[in-house]
Amino acid sequence: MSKDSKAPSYPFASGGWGSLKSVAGILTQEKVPLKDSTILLKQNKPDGFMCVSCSWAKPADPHMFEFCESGAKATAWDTTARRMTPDFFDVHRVSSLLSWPDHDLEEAGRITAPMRYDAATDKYVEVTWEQAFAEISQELNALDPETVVFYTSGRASLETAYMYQLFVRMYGCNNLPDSSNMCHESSSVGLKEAIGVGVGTITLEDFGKTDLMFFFGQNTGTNSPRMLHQLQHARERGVPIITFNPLREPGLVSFANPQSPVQMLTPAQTRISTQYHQVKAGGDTAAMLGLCKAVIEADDQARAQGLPRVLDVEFIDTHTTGFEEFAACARATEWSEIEKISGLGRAALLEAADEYMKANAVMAHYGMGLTQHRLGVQNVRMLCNILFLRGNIGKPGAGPSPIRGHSNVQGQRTVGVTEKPELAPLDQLAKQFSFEPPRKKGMNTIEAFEAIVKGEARAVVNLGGNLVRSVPDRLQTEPAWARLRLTVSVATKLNRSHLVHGEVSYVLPCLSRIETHRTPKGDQAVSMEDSTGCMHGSRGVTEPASDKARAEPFIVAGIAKATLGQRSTIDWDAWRDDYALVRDEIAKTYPEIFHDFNARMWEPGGFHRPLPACQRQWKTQSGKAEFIVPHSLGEDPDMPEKVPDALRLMTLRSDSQFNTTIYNLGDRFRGVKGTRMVIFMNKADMEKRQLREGQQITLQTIADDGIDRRLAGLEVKAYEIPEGCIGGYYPECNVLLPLWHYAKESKVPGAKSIPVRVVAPSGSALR
Ligand SMILES: Nc1nc2c(c(=O)[nH]1)N[C@H]1C(S)=C(S)[C@@H](COP(=O)(O)OP(=O)(O)OC[C@H]3O[C@@H](n4cnc5c(=O)[nH]c(N)nc54)[C@H](O)[C@@H]3O)O[C@H]1N2
Ligand SMILES: Nc1nc2c(c(=O)[nH]1)N[C@H]1C(S)=C(S)[C@@H](COP(=O)(O)OP(=O)(O)OC[C@H]3O[C@@H](n4cnc5c(=O)[nH]c(N)nc54)[C@H](O)[C@@H]3O)O[C@H]1N2
Ligand SMILES: [Mo]
Repeated sequence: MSKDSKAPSYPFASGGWGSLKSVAGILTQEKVPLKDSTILLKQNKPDGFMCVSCSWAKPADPHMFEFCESGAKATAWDTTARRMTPDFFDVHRVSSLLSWPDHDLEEAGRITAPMRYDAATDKYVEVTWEQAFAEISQELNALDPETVVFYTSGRASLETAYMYQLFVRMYGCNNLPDSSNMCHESSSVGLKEAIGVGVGTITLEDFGKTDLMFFFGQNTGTNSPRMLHQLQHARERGVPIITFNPLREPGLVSFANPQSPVQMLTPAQTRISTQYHQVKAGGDTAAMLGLCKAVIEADDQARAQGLPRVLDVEFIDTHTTGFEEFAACARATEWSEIEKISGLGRAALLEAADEYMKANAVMAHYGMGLTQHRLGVQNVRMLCNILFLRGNIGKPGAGPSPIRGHSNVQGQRTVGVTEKPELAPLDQLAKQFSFEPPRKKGMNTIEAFEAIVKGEARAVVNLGGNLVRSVPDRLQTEPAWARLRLTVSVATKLNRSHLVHGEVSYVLPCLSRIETHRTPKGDQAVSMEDSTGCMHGSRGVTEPASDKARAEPFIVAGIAKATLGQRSTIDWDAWRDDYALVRDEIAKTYPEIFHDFNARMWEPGGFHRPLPACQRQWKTQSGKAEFIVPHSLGEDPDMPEKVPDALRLMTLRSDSQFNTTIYNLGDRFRGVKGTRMVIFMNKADMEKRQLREGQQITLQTIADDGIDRRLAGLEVKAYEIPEGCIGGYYPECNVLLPLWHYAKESKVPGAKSIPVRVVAPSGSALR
């Protein structure tokens, strides 16, 4: 089952005609005016706007259509003709909306006016911006800053994010969790320890120079589809791609380029993965150790026979620490152990290792399949171990490549949105803005929800996001959210986190970056950092969704000015109207990265931030790149070995969602129609439990904390997935994910490995 030579089970390549049809469908569904559909031509262009979907790199020489199916859907979702005006609540009371699915709430359209919850009528009612800022500031000033959480979802621009973190620190805390806490924080921690920078080291140029690519747990076809162009070009040069993924994802199997007339008119498709290994969920550390063992033992043999070395000895000696301990561990680990935990045969791993040993420059791409595990940080470090063995970092065509999520999630961290005080330039901020920033560590997302559940956190301000849906343990976290004193949500569309609200609750409508940000100082541009560390300018191209919606800098400046009053020396109004002033301050705070920011932001392809690891300078504790010895191969301390019917549940994204935003039900690539309540299961696991295709089941979390977590109404779908592993959709399955089931070092929830069993609705386990 591991090495793939069979035809894909999905009959169509990812991309292709299905992709074009799907784009046309969403433009119609959202009633995007015809003239506005040409805005797709401005997407990801040096003079246009940066897509609001994924964070994949934007090339200097873009295609005529530099967008993909997912990006087009995201654009259509924001530029929709539908509007949710305050009179929506005359028809629908807030409590009645609690039964609405996520899709329907957002489908109500763009929010048009600032609103406050009115308990007497159970409605959100329109307020003026002045009223909103005045009351929010009063509430904030009545609270202890350490009990207030300021969340950021990863879409806000560099300018907004910088203003926001500064406001929060002036207000008095470092409670700045963001979406990466549930996402690539395992990379931020793991890469920092291993190579001294918490981000990937590759850029688009490396794709032309690489000899081999690994793919661990990232679903390119739906989550970063524009990257398929780079993969396709590399494949055309004969570059092998070796994929490790429990599911056979069509986008990683083959690709028909919807923008290539030849591929669209002939059945030609590019085969993407040359080897496809269906590793068990959570089996990656074992699989990677197997690869390393093969390479190290091949080197042992070469040395014994006086043949050229397989390892990059010079790199290891000059640049790394910990190699001998790691090599000893790899040699000592039995293949049988590796095979059992990874679910892959030794022959398959040797085949992957053989390709690796032939290649001079190797990139390793990865996503949530590695990071969202109890051992997520170790997974990231193991990936570095593989690269170190043959010096695959700090040279062209090589390096680790975490594929980031939200379009500016990496950038927000770069400009100071972090709960870890040591990662923010506090001394510089103190000097630059004459205040004393708090030094105490703030709360990350998990810690914030632990505090919310305990009643210790009293308010949450949300710059985007839908936390009630995106965080684990809905049975605990959602009722706790409703007990908050204050919830403030800066948002484009209505979502469940606005309906399950605090005692005082505001929904503040913001503009998307696709829209023109018009101020008394003229139209303003914003900027963001892509997954490869390149910074880009972005100009809005459509009219604002409503004349009462405001750009995010306006909203952040409004709250900051009202809350801080005399405590801040900043001219928030000036920043609100002229974002170039904010960029000047960013450049002062981070001169190495952002010098001449206003001029450089329009460089085609973006400007790259300097990364010491690219020059083989290691800002780690030891001053070297650090190997680690994995402390456990058995992936998950929460996975009960002794429960015979235990299954590992991975929560996944469909091709028609952006996180908690559900564009449509169904999943074209995985052959699911009209529903999201599906569980993908191996046929053998179905037979063991006497389950039929399409049968409805209930899943229950296996945990001994006294909480009964269940999800009913899930339909079984037979799928090519390793035995013992099942897949379901996020966010529907979040009710099953315990809050404490996270990676120890990064606190990223273990969303790709939830221990569950199938139970009959009555509660007795099905046999
Ligand atoms: N269209 C669209 N684009 C998006 C998003 C979206 O929702 N929609 N979300 C954005 C965000 S915030 C993020 S973080 C990224 C997420 O993008 P991805 O990193 O691709 O995340 P997931 O879709 O959760 O899927 C992860 C993949 O990992 C595999 N996997 C699961 N468990 C394991 C495992 O144990 N080992 C291995 N090797 N593989 C495993 C799954 O089969 C799946 O193919 O995408 C971003 N882009
Ligand atoms: N079980 C499970 N849980 C997961 C995951 C998983 O794979 N499995 N993935 C995790 C990951 S990787 C992530 S990143 C999180 C995401 O979690 P969140 O950040 O909480 O969620 P999003 O769905 O990205 O946020 C959607 C909302 O953002 C608002 N919005 C959209 N555009 C804008 C904008 O331009 N500005 C503002 N201010 N608001 C806007 C809209 O109102 C929309 O309803 O979820 C995590 N949770
Ligand atoms: Mo993410």
